[in-house]
Amino acid sequence: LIQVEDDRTGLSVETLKRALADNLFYLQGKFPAIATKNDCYMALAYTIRDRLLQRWLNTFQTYLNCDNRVVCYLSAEYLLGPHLGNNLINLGLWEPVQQAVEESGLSLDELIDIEEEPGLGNGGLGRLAACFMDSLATLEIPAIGYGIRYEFGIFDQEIKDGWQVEITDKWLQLGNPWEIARPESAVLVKLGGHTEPYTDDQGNYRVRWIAGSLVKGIPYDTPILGYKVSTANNLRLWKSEAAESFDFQRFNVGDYYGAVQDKMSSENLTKVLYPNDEQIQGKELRLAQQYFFVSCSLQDMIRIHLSDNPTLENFHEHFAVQMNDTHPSIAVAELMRLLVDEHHYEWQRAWAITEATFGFTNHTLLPEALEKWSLPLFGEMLPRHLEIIYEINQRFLDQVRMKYPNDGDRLARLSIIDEAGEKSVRMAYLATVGSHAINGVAALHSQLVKETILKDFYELWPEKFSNKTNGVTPRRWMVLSNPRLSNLISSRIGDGWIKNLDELKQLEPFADLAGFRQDWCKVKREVKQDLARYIHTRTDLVVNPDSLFDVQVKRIHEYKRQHLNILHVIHLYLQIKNNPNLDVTPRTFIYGGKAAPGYFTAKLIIKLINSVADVVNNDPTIGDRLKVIFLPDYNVKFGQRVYPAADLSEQISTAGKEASGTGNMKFSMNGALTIGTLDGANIEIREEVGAENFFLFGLTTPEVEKTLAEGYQPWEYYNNNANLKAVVDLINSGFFSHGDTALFRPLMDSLLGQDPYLVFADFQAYVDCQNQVGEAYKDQENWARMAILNVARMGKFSSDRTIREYAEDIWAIKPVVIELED
Ligand code: 26Q
Repeated sequence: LIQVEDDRTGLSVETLKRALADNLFYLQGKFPAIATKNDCYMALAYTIRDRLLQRWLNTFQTYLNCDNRVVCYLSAEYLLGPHLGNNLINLGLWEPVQQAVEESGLSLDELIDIEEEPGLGNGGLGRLAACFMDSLATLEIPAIGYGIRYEFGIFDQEIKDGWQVEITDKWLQLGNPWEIARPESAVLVKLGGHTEPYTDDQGNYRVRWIAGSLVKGIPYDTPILGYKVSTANNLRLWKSEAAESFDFQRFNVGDYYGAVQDKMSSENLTKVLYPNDEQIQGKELRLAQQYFFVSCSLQDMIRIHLSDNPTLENFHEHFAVQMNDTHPSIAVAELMRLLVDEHHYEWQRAWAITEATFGFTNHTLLPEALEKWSLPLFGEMLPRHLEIIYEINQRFLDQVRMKYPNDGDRLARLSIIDEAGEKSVRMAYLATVGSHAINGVAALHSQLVKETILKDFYELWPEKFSNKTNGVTPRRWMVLSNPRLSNLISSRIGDGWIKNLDELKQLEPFADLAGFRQDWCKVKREVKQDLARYIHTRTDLVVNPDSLFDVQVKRIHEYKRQHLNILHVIHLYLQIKNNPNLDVTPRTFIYGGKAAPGYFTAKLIIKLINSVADVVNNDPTIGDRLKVIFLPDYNVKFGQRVYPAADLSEQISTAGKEASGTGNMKFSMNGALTIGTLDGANIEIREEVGAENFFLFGLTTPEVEKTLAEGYQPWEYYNNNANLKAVVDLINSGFFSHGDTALFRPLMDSLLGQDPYLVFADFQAYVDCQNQVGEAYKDQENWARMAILNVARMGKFSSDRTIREYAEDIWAIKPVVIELED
């Protein structure tokens, strides 16, 4: 008997090769001689997709037929990064696929590199959602991710003459083999119009919402695999389209252009991701995006629920809905509307279901990042929701009044409607009132949430508040991005750590073995060489792989203080210029990150870094001792190259400002040491890896507050610190700007004037700490020892741990094993 494997599911090298050729021919319509690299990538991607479809369908079927709760993660952003390599790892198919690809005359690394990454997020918050989806699947937790299928994700960044230039991200241009459209599951979403009271047949008072326009939401599904389990959860992203029925009227009366106009504006809704992180401008389209995806998602849940439940009475027992920041917080009012207006539940019953359903995660304390929508704008787009929010607020404030009689100030402080100045809806308050659980994303941050923005709510309901320190997935951020290090680790302690990151602890004793340290340094050197080669192809710059790779990659923002970093570079430069024989540790400073297009100061910081790079890299007296690189277009793909190659991780935000940070974890997991402030998750990283293996500097959060309260005078630091003065004077002299003394003036003036991020206050401490780093790096043996201990002690920062905590404390959810019978 001859057994022939199915072309779509077989896993032998021979079958994989046949499938590749088959997909190239039948899906791309090419034969090898005329196929482009992208055709080959597509053929491979479909080959892999075929092999995960059974898991995806089985997962879906299993969830439908079991009584377990499902967690629905609502996030306006998913910064997924490329799928192909990750799926190969999670399916455990790397080796046979690599062989099949090579025997077909192709290179797997090259094909993986061709994939356009779905950049459907700005930074940390979106990437966190992606890590969470990975961990949910790996932990076999029933989950659906809901979000927006932006046609244009985060812009591509180019650097022209040192300035950031934004280019549209056309990630869908060559097709997306990982998604399947489900037009049969489309839903309709109303916008605008007005509301009308009416009395129903039973004499009940009700309200109906007569919409001004209607949009259709089409779901696009992407499978999210768990690591070496059969679970493939669903990521369901919504695309907006015109609702035809609505336009028919216009076609019929001959208003063809009017109808087409409507169609175009409907499609605009999900066109583009807003590229602003941590700073809000209340744009109408953004609110429409948020409401659109929330309404689609809740309608979808209700449809799923009613497919095997008679009523919505037990909706909260079947769905736990987590709101990723306030971006989806309109969900509180929307679920109330669906329950009360459409399904005729009594207010109190609907409210109990709503509160039991939602959890809310806060990701920021920055006042400019707290979402508020002006009442007129809100009422125009969502008239019924505004009424519902008034009702929620009134009932809530009645409760407050009972507990705190005669405390008008408190009522004003707690009101969901901000009555001061331009009246607005405070979305964080709506999310807090409508949720049974509220959490921050690192210990310090969760504490500050309780002490500052949600203080009065914490007094009211202390039991609702908790901390869930962020984590990152070791599958993408170690196994996929750093195979050399992962293999070295597995060669000594096995590969159990990939699913249970605490097992990295077993590496600790190896830190004391000279032989292991040697192997460690060899791997690091190879990885740095890889990055050096990549930098060379991208920028033509030659960097020395034996220099200390000092890396800061993240969104550009004043609170993250990339300018503090570059001031230190200039300081080092001056030191060498003043003493050309100075014995400094050679360093390569690597920067990457995007600035919000409208954030002038952030763009000026990019220009400053590039201007300093130009001078330093071309100064012969500096030679190999200092190199400054700004790598354009920092994204997930580049992150995967840079974290493994870093020696030093820059986590230098003003204390109290970075909610958690997650890049800090990725660096440390790959054996970089951290120079950092006591901010966000840095604090917990330092606790875990040991203070002696972490370079700490800078003011603490209380010291920051005190300094500001006492009237911070940056120019005093400037006057009293010769090093700082020399650096600032050099910039202001036009030294880095071809004599243009005006170029960097706005930046310098803000640092000297009223800088709320205390760059000058932390400058000397930072320089001193960097000197310790430089000295420590000279002892490579000890540096390796510290690096190994960092990796060995990072177990806590797996997103698996984070998700387990959410599952237990907030969602009350249990794993469900997916069977994959043959
Ligand atoms: C909101 C409304 C309108 C336009 C834009 C936005 C918007 C978009 C994105 C506001 C904020 C963001 C992103 C915030 C973010 O990434 N926060 C980061 O979240 C990480 C995960 O918890 C933390 O590690 C970081 O500390 C935090 O800065």
